[in-house]
Amino acid sequence: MARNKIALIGSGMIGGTLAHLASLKELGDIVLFDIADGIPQGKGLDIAQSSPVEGFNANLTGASDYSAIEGADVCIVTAGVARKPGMSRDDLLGINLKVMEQVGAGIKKYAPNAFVICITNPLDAMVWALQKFSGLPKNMVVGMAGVLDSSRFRLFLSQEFNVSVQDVTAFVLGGHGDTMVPLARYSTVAGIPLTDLVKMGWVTKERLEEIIQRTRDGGAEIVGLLKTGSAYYAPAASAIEMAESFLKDKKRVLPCAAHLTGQYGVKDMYVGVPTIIGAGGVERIIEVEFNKAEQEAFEKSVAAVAGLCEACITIAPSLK
Ligand code: A3D
Repeated sequence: MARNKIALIGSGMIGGTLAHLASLKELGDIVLFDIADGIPQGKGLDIAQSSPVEGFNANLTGASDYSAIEGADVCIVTAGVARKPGMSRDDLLGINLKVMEQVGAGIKKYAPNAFVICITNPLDAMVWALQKFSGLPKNMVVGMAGVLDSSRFRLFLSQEFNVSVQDVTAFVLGGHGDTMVPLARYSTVAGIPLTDLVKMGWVTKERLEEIIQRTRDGGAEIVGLLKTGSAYYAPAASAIEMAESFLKDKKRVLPCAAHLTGQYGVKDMYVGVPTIIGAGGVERIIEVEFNKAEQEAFEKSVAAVAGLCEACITIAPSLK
C-alpha cells in the first residue's frame, strides 16, 4: 500500500513544525511548499536528515511549484503572514485573502480529493474563502482553531487544579480567539463539569473567568513574548491531531471551524463547532443546546465572523 501524501502549503514556523511532527508520527510522505524558494527544500532536507536518528520512514521534498502537491491526501495551509505585536488577526485579512486565492487554485488543480485544513488567519474567514476558491466539497475543508483554543484552556485548567492535562477536557465553540465561547458545563476534570467544580469550591467563578480570558488572549500572549511572530508548536500539534483523525479514520470528536448549513442557526459560514472527523472528512456536526448566556456569546462570535466574510467579499466580489 502506498504511503499517504501530506502537502504543507506554507513552510514557515508552523509549516516546518508540521513537517517535523508528521514525520515523527510517520503519517506519510511530505511535500513542503512555499513561495520562498529554498525554505521548503532546506527544511525538508534538514528533517529528512534526522530520520536515521529518530528512526522514521518518510520522504520529504520541498517545492515552489504547485504540481508537487499532486494527489495529496491531506493539505495543511499556513501560507500567508502571521501577526506581529500590536496586530490583530483581522489586520491580516487583505494580504492573506489574496494568498488563499492562489492556494485555492493550486489545490483545485492538483489535489481536489484532499482533506484540507486551513490555519491561516483570520481563520474563520480564510477557511470560508479557501473553500470557495478551491471549490472542494465543504465537508473536506476545515479550519484549525478549536483544538488549539481548547488545548490552551485545558493546560491552564490543569495548572489551576494541579491535575494531569490528560484528565481535563474542554469544550469551546465560536470564532477563533477573541470571540471564542467556552462551555463550562461541558468542560470537565475526569467527567466533573467545571460548573460542579465551582460548587465544590475548587475554583471561584471569577477565577474561572480569568482563565477563560487568558485562553481567549492565548495567541496574543505568545505574540507579545516572541515579538517576531506567533505561536507555532501548539497550532501545529493541533492540526496534526485533525489530520491523523482523517488519515486513520479515527472519528475523533474535535472542535473545528466547519461549514454550517443551518446548524446552530448559521448558514454558509465557517464557525467553530464540535465535529467528528474521519475518512469522510467532517462526518458529523454535533449540536448542543445553549443556555441564554451561551447563545448570546455564540451569536456575538458569529457576528464577528460574518463581518470578516463581508470584508472578504468587498475585496473579492467573486466570493459572494
Ligand atoms: P510564517 O512563519 O510567516 O509562515 C508563513 C509562510 O507562508 C512563509 O514561509 C511565507 O513565505 C509563506 N507564504 C506567503 N505567501 C505565500 C503564498 N502566496 N503561497 C505560499 N506560501 C506563502 O507564519 P506561521 O507559520 O507562524 O503562521 C502561518 C499562519 O497561521 C499565519 O496566518 C498565522 O496568523 C496563522 N496562525 C493561526 C493560528 C490558529 O490557531 C488559527 C495559530 C497560529 C498562527
